[in-house]
Amino acid sequence: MNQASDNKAFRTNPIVTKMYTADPAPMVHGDTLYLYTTHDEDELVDNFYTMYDWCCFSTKDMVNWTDHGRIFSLNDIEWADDRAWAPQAVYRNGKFYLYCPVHKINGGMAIAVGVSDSPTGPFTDLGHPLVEEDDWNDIDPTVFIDDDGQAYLYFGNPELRYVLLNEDMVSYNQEVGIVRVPMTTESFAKGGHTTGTSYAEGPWFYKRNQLYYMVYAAFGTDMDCEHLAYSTSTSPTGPWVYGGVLMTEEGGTYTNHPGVADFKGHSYLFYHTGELPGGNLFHRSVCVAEFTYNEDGSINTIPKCDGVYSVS
Ligand code: FUB
Repeated sequence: MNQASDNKAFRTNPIVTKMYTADPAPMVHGDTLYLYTTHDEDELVDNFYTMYDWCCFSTKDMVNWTDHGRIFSLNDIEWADDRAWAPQAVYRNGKFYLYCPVHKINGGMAIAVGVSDSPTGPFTDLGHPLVEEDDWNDIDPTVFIDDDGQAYLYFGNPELRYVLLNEDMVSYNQEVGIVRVPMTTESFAKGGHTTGTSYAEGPWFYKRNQLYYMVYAAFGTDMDCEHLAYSTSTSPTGPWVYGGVLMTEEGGTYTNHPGVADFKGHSYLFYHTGELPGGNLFHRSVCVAEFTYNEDGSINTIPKCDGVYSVS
């Protein structure tokens, strides 16, 4: 931490320096911001993402962070064997739910749910996948509970899909089923990913001033590295309208991954880069930037930054 002017402390990026972390997922509960992350192991297996558990950190001022350790892991999920990928947590009716993509034993990817009485775990697996389509699209869940109580779980790479969660948060409306969002260039801009749009993965779904936001990792037409982009809608289920680039691609890693939160009157974009020593596409680090919305709800491109000032 560096001390800065105006009696405000300054916390430099990356937020976590003792290990590699990625896929930041903030959750504000009470006066605390909890940050769930994935964990890139130092030693790689088969020169690929080597990820076995999820971690949690918390702060009350954006400068001093408490490390809650590994709060959920593949060892807690009997039916999964690999790829503890990008999670998101939410609170409802006295319980905390952590949605996590995992690789099924002998199968593709699926979405698991851990349930806990505390935001810092321990989380207990549901015992079976929540979303399971026997394909590789079921990754990167993002969850949001709307004002009318309906909860949405969006997810997917290369297609954005969603389910309507039931009030129990561990099952979904089977009549509606798994809905495929039309992957149009009006919604997600022209890009180099499989759908012909820029949408790649890592959706982050939320609402602000009656406008719904879908922030996501995106590919330009050159399919170089991921940048962050966003789309908006006046309805939780679209149609989505492309909004623009949220963060450019110079992060030193192939991927990027957004997490957005308002905390104590400030708006933050969490993301990851390769900027810790030894960083690269499989050794990433979680960072944060403060930003503001324009009056019409649009967001200008957010520069990567050195860190953020304390809040109270
Ligand atoms: O961290 C593993 C995967 O890479 C995530 O699920 C994606 O969003 C990308 O960050």
